[in-house]
Amino acid sequence: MQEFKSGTVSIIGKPNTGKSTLINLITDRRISAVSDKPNTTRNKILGVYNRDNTQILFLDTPGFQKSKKFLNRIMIQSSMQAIGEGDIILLLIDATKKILPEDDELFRKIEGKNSIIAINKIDLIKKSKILNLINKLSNEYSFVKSFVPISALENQGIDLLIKEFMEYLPHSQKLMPDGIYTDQAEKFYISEIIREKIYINLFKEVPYRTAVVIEEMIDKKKIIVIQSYIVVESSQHKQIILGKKGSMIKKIGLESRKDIQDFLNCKVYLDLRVKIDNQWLKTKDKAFNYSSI
Ligand SMILES: Nc1nc2c(ncn2[C@@H]2O[C@H](COP(=O)(O)OP(=O)(O)OP(=O)(O)O)[C@@H](O)[C@H]2O)c(=O)[nH]1
Ligand SMILES: [Mg+2]
Repeated sequence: MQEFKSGTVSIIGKPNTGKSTLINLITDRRISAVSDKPNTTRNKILGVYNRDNTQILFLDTPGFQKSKKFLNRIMIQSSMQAIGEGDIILLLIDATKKILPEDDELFRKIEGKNSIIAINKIDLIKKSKILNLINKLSNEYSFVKSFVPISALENQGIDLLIKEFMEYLPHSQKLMPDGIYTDQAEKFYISEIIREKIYINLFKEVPYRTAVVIEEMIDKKKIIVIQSYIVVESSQHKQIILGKKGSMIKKIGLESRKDIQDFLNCKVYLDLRVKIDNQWLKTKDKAFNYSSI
């Protein structure tokens, strides 16, 4: 019998490259929030992949983007932590975007690790362009073990990617018991579902300046009552979240409830309010508390 292999793959990359889309696809679960706006993910999020003689713990991370703001610094910290924790580092690149000189810093962070680069969103560009990009990158970063073109949206190249992981995974017992798919509390996932709907429905700076808190979940046998609120910085943002005659919060609430019901496999009553805290992004402790579990 083949020996069991188990280990951690940390998925890193610039914002909006498709890291969360990929972890959701591989783990076949809606583990992480996805939107078309950069900087959707704010935490390190774990998802477990189990097959025959393999268990892989995937870590999704916030997009790597330097900034002096507290929240962004906390986000970068968790990405850096994930690099330290990974047996394998998967750097995800958006095939449709140019590689910039400052991106070199990110490539250097994976030097000395078992690193694989996946070129994502290949459904959007020509094959010849992908090959050119791989040639260029493999010349410049010869320490990278392999380059795999993928489409996380259209499920292309994923089997090959898993095969590459298998090469470099250590021989080890299962790291997580069966039936456990994540290490985060249910409340965190529910807050992420609501945050995803905020990112999908709102524009400009508003999504970036909100957080979601799940205060309480009450199990009433046939229905779970969830008390939650969206934290905003100003009455102006509160108004935008509420929308005309409350239409926006209603939409966010309806879309969230649907996904939360699927996630919990149970009927849900979602009580969603808005609270103003004009300090939440200005004080380090608050930014940390509202963004971590
Ligand atoms: N066309 C195409 N779009 C993709 C692909 N993968 C992801 N996307 C889209 O890219 C956008 C960003 O995806 P996310 O998974 O949220 O990206 P991320 O890297 O997690 O972003 P951050 O959390 O902000 O760092 C979404 O609109 C996805 O639907 C792909 O393979 N092809
Ligand atoms: Mg993400």
